Amino acid sequence: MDGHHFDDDATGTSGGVGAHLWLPEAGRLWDLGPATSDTDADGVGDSLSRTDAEGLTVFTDTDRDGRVDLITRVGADGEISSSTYDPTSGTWSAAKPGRLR
Ligand SMILES: [Ca+2]
Ligand SMILES: [Ca+2]
Repeated sequence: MDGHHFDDDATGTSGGVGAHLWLPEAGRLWDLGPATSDTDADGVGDSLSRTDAEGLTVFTDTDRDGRVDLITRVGADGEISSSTYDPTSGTWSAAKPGRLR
């Protein structure tokens, strides 16, 4: 045990394939677990979904940095809403539900 470590590539940095998704919120990062679906079919998992009594919530990392930046919520009544993350301000902002373009 001489204390040498080989950890230059072992920890910390983003971009890992198949890594956990992290949810930035209020200055913290929440570990959501590994991505379970690949919404843009590039072979890299980018989303996971959770269901609860109020509906379905999908967490998506759109730019593959490992941090969730899009939350889509589908209510039990079928209403869809979404929030996007602004990394420069560190805040989430809700998109208008039902907006057509
Ligand atoms: Ca993907
Ligand atoms: Ca991201």
